[in-house]
Amino acid sequence: MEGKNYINGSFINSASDEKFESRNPANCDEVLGTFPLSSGQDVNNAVSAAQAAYDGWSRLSRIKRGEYLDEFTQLLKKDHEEISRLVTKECGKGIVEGRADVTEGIHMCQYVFGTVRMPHGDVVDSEIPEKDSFMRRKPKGVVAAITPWNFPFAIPLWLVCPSVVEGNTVVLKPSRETAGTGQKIAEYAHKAGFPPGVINVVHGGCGDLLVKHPDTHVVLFVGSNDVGSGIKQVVAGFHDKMCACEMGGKNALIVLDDANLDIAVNAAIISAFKTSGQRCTSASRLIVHEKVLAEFEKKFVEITKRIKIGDPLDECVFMGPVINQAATEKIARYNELAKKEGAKVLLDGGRLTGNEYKKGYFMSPFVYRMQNNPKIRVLREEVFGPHLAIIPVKNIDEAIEVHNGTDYGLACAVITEDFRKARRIRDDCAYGLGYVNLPTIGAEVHLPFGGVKKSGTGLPSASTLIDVVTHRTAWTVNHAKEIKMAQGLIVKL
Ligand code: UN1
Repeated sequence: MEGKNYINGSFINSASDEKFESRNPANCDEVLGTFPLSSGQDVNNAVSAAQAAYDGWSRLSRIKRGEYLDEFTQLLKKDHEEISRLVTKECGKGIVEGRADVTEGIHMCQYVFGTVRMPHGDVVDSEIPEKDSFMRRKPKGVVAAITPWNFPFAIPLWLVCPSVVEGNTVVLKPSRETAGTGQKIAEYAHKAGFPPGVINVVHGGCGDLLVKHPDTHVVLFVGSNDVGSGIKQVVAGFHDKMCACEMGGKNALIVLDDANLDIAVNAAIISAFKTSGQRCTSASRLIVHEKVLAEFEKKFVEITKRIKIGDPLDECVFMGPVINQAATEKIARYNELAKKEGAKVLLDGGRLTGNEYKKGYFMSPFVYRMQNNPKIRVLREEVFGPHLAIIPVKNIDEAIEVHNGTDYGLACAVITEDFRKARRIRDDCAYGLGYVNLPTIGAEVHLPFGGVKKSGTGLPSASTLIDVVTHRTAWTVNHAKEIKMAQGLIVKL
């Protein structure tokens, strides 16, 4: 694949000659595509195109804008399998998950399309009977969407679809690791016939240029806390720019003493090892009541040992590779750190070196038991890989304290048969996505998606992104023949 910038409705060469490659992490030699390292000039051109398109696009009816999305959806559905295979090859997650990623992206298109004939504001009463008041939404302008490699299809569509249906125009900057999937999104947007400039795509490491650009009005970011914190600082310097950032987690699954242990073990394995632990919703902590610890741990370790790791295009594989060499090094460093910090290692996982694994970044699960302690880094920092701590607790109070003892707050799951205990977890744990008798992963697009503390800016995306990409305006109309004011203000001239 020879990638290009997609600007103003055309696939064009970059103003710079610099290029980068997207490679298959399961097979490091395979180059999937070459892409331009988009330059400052490319970014300026993309933002200008988005700005120029804004006037016409925002004046169309929402229903008309939705129809472009309907066309887009039909094309994506036809090529579902082909796109899923590309997703799997680029980011290494198993094909079943590659398909789910594409399905989730399509769900966002369908959701957004479904909203266009639904009520879109509020009719609000006034103190004055002759006044009618309304909340009406207006688009914000040019949206910059900077997206990660772990959901290379769904997350760009989470951000792009609500933005454009509300009348904004977009410049998307997909992750370098999965630039090919970003390119595909541009190709389908083109085929769907979106007017030039409504959706633009640039590549490489130019995200900061989009953030700093004076003519981008909203920055949507999903990725690490380090990058997101930098974005928040830059955005604070502009009077007319805001950002919504989703920034990872140190998520936990809590297993209480009355838990159904089959559900607990399965939920724990899915939470910790799907996508090789590389979701921002992945659990890296299992907080387990000491009464069930021995039985849970035994079953969990037994099944984890049997997890099939290998070629992600193989339907039976549970875990593909991690994304790149740097990820293997980071995970290995945290595995070592856990040992230094006093972990009782239950499965000493790490980089796999056997013949079938030689060409890729395959890692097996590293599982340990450890008492909670606020000083221990491995129990607090995000690892983003198959690295998992089992933390014993004496009761639900301690489980909540341990759960909340990190700087993050994205996904929380509890396994219990007791509705009162589930309710305490619901009310006293800090999270954005909570689950009962389910894993920490697997959110659906029509729910809000976002966390608290270091996990997010409190402006969740997915369905609730509408609040980020629109400005809620108040519109009040007087039907009396004179002016009548609220708050008892007397009008005497
Ligand atoms: C992410 O890892 O950034 O809830 C997104 C889930 C998926 C989305 C994950 N639907 O696990």
